[in-house]
Amino acid sequence: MRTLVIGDKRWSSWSMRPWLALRHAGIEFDEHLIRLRRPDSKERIAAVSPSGKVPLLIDGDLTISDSLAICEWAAERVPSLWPSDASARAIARSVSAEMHSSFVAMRTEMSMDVELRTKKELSRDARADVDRVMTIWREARVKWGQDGDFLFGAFSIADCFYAPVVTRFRSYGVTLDDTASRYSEAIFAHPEVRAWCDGVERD
Ligand SMILES: N[C@@H](CCC(=O)N[C@@H](CS)C(=O)NCC(=O)O)C(=O)O
Repeated sequence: MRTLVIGDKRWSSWSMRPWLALRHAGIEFDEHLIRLRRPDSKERIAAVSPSGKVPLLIDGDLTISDSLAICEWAAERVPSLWPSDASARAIARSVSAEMHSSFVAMRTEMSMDVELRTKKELSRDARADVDRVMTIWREARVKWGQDGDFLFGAFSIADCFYAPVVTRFRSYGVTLDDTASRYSEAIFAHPEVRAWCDGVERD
């Protein structure tokens, strides 16, 4: 059986993404959770992860680092993890890659904490990141989202990439536009998002 190595469900946004993709696709895996922010976290991750990071997928001889690479591995097995329309698929990949590589201010000021509820004054850069995310959501929903409640209609890897952002907006009291508000409801209603949030460590 393959193993997905992840960090705490409360904090590890990068772990949440492939976990959602694999679970949504029905790809079975054993979960190996390494507690983060503990004195021995680095050693415990280094013992299994050549990159020194989680998530990590171990499938026999194959060790795949990085959330997006693991999601792509899953999509090779279950292609419906990306939209079927080639143009929609290109944009879904583009916005997922943008999430993966950008939004540094938002990520720094609003780190994922599924349990947190607060109201935070954001810097101009973080505010610009939040606005860009809501624009991505609006454009995807209007252009590609007619056949479902998610960014490209059916739940896809793009939603796996933005689900942690939805939790951040809730945690930090971000005011949502109508599209973002409806999209957040859809994300929180998704059974695997609920399973992730229900699985948050309490100690
Ligand atoms: N680009 C990587 C980022 C992975 C990452 O930064 N993971 C964090 C946890 S969310 C980590 O392993 N932190 C432990 C450490 O840096 O010691 C990905 O997409 O998987």
